[in-house]
Amino acid sequence: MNEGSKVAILIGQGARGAAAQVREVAELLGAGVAKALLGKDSLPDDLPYVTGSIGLLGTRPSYEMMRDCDTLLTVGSSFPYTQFLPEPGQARGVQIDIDPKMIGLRYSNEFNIVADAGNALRALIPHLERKQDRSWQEGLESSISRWWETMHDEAMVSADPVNPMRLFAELSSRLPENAMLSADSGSSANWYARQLKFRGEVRGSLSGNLATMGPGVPYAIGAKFAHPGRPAIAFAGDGAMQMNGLAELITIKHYWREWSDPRLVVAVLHNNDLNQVTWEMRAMGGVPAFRESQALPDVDYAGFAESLGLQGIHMDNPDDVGPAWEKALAADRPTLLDVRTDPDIPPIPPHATLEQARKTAEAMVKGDDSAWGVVKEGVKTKIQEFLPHKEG
Ligand SMILES: Cc1ncc(C[n+]2csc(CCOP(=O)(O)OP(=O)(O)O)c2C)c(N)n1
Ligand SMILES: [Mg+2]
Repeated sequence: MNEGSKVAILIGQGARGAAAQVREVAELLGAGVAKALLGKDSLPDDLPYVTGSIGLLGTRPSYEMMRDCDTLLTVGSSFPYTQFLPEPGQARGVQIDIDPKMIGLRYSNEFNIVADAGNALRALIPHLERKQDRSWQEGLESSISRWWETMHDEAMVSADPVNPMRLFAELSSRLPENAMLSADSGSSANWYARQLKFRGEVRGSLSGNLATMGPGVPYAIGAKFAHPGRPAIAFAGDGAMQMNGLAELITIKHYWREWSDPRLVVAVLHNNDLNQVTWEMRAMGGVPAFRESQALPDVDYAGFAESLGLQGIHMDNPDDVGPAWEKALAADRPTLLDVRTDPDIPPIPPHATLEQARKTAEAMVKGDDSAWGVVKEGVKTKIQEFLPHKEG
């Protein structure tokens, strides 16, 4: 770690108790820090050298840092997608994990340390030399700030009617520092990973390993029982709401008066589609959208919440999204945000493989009935990554 000149750090949820030590190491070594999805709340996103999420749901700066680094320090993460890690032999690896089963599993390290993350880093720090050459970290920092600008620009692209990214971006700037977030397994997991900027003591979770549908609303309810004085926010697809989320609103009705802070916001991505899988079928199988399996019946989610005495807000105008968050975060009761989101906004990863891009194009040619909308929205959003950016 002293010898390398391009140090990348990968953290997971196992580093949550070692945030102060990870910061110290990153500052000493002039490193960047990428976060596995379950470790998104292990370090805030407003530190300039945090590249954010990694993997298919991750950011371009994380991808590029792993592509270019010469040293990899992994702390408390079992992140499995090795195609997003350095090539074998490219980087000298050090791993710290409390679980010996995880050690050396994803990368062939030179040093494997089985220990508590905080203790191991505390012992290591006195041996680390502060890097004089800061150019690697400075380069990462400028691509990170450009990335966040891009995320903002993508979220502001017009859509039919609401761009789902905007729902997340408008929360990012209003996120209470003690909020507890959850996302369901659907398109919302992508926007949770890439659009939400965690800061302060924000906590967040989702079904990181199993990726099952259904946890979004129950996780938020569980969080309220653990910390009734903190606001909770769940993002859930309409498919997840029909599966169990609507019934869980009844659980919320039953208990919310027991919580000292009554704020629990359920934001529903109302796109009448099992959208994540519609996209997976396009990208992986080259299969056009198969409406018979993908379409969902239209349901009045806000109306259902209102029938239970909760606040319900319908939204089909992008300019209402920001004010709706303010209303929900100022409310004296739980709120359901029923947002008409555009299913044609692709959850394109920052570096879709050529193969996936080719399959998507094939699906379009085979007669996907949203082909035109998809191409239009995809191009409009993706182009934000290439447009010239504001200085500074
Ligand atoms: C229990 C379960 N069933 C099916 C899946 C496969 N799956 C993943 S995302 C998804 C669609 C989610 O649809 P929705 O909740 O409406 O969210 P959207 O992607 O439309 O935002 C499906 C079927 C899963 N992960 N878990
Ligand atoms: Mg849906």
